[in-house]
Amino acid sequence: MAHDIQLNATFVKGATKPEHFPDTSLPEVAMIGRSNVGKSSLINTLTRHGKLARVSNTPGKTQEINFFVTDMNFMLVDLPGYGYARVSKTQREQFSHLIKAYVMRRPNLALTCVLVDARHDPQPLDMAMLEELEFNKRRFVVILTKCDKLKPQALVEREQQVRDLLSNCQHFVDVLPTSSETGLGRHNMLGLIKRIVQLSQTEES
Ligand SMILES: Nc1nc2c(ncn2[C@@H]2O[C@H](COP(=O)(O)OP(=O)(O)OP(=O)(O)O)[C@@H](O)[C@H]2O)c(=O)[nH]1
Ligand SMILES: [Mg+2]
Repeated sequence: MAHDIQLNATFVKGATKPEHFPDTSLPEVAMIGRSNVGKSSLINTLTRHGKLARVSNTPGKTQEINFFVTDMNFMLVDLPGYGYARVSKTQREQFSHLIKAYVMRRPNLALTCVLVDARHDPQPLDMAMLEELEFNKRRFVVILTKCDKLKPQALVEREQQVRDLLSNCQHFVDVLPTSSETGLGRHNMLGLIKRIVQLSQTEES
């Protein structure tokens, strides 16, 4: 590893409706994906802070959109998961509405990290989200999670599968294998986030 990248972050607020999103001009990098895929764990891994975002074995742990301000001039944003079957239909619809309001319309959003469990094919809800991001011209990266659970060859194949699926998307940036258990991909992901945040600031000015 060339040099270590440090990222410090602190919790700003949790929002259950768009009116509660923080009033700031900082660019935002969001973690979205199915319930239990490892969004909150990845935020803790990136910041090397064991307890910043709440993690659980029980899907549906994150129930608000949580904003964390970092010392690299952007916000990290942890979203509730989509597709959790065991919450009520009403709650699922509320989450879905909140996630879409954030991901498709938040002006600050510079990069959406779509987390996909590396052990499985991207699920229909993942594909729907990826298509919607592309349609809405939102820049996104696919983060393969839990890669510590895969053999190296299976991981290579998964990465290639996702690349092939998204090869025609103009707003697709990259696929990165990660693990919150081993720290795999942390350095690459922070490097990519840094580049995109800088790019989004030059695009704006
Ligand atoms: N082996 C392994 N387990 C992981 C990894 N990342 C997360 N987990 C586990 O997966 C479970 C869910 O992790 P969370 O980070 O809470 O997932 P989430 O996507 O935030 O879940 P919701 O907030 O419920 O949508 C926890 O038991 C984590 O310990 C990883 O890289 N490897
Ligand atoms: Mg979570």
